[in-house]
Amino acid sequence: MGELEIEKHAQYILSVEKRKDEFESLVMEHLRMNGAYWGLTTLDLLGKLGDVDQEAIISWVLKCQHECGGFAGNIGHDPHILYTLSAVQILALFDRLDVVDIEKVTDYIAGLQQDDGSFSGDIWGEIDTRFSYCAICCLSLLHRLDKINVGKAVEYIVSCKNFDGGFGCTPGAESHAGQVFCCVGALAIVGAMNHINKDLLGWWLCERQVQSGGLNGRPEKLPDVCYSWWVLSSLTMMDRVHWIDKDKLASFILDCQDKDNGGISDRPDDAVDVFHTFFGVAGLSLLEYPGLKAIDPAYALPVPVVNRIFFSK
Ligand code: GRG
Repeated sequence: MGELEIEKHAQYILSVEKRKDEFESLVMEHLRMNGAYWGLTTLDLLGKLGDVDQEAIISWVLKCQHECGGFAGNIGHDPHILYTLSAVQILALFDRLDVVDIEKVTDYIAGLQQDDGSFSGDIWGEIDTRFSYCAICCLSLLHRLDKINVGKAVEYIVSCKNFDGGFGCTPGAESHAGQVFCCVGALAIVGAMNHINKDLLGWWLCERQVQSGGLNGRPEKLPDVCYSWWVLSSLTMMDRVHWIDKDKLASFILDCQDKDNGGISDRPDDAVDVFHTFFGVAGLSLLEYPGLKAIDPAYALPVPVVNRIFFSK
């Protein structure tokens, strides 16, 4: 298992950005805004955000914004609420929310709310509780939750709750730890945690831990480092982290490191990528691993960034 390779993971993240013609960069071309958020947040948790060219990144982020107010995954691509949240999170990391035309971004997000309180991801109309989370998290970071019908948004999320206490992407859809994070996170942000049965959902979430110590996203599935975030952040928001074996989970994440070249994979000995590197480091941060900044379980941003937004005014 060993220790967290802080220096190597930081070097790995910085090197992915430089190798633009390689496989990982090419397959991520259309979702580069998400990749940038995962990579930059990881660097901040590792205390290495100062190693990037902040001005160049901010200028690129702004070039991804469309006239409608939404952000795309890269220059020349279509806007989507997923990338809009990542763009706002990146600007928040750099303490540069002042460069955003807040009215325009928040109009875009508010325009995606449907009559039943749900959110579509873009103009094409797909509905998913992921988009409810993106809308609520983004508007909250911009102090503009007043732009949507929060009551209806909560009502829709609650309509996606299942008999096992978990949540799916639409009403009646199977509970999945990723959607649980989105629903618990959104409810936590708007102060509506009373809709969650913490014991029932806490039980379902802690049953996600398998023999190796890793967590899966739903019953009978393989463990994956990314669930160290989706499951653990939800348990943290519900004060139930002590219901899993924290040491075994930390060992599982550390076993997924590439100890030579940096980066973290989904399972031991698989190929590393930025997505799993972020969720592995974020999971260790929730487990209070030494040397890492604390991460906020609802906003998925380092705690000092969240404190600056909400408590330094
Ligand atoms: C700010 C952290 C953050 C998130 C923004 C996009 C989003 C909001 C949340 C995504 C939540 C989600 C649905 C995560 C699950 C991702 C994942 C690994 C899906 C894989 O699903 P399957 O069915 O895998 O392929 P399993 O593990 O079930 O076999």
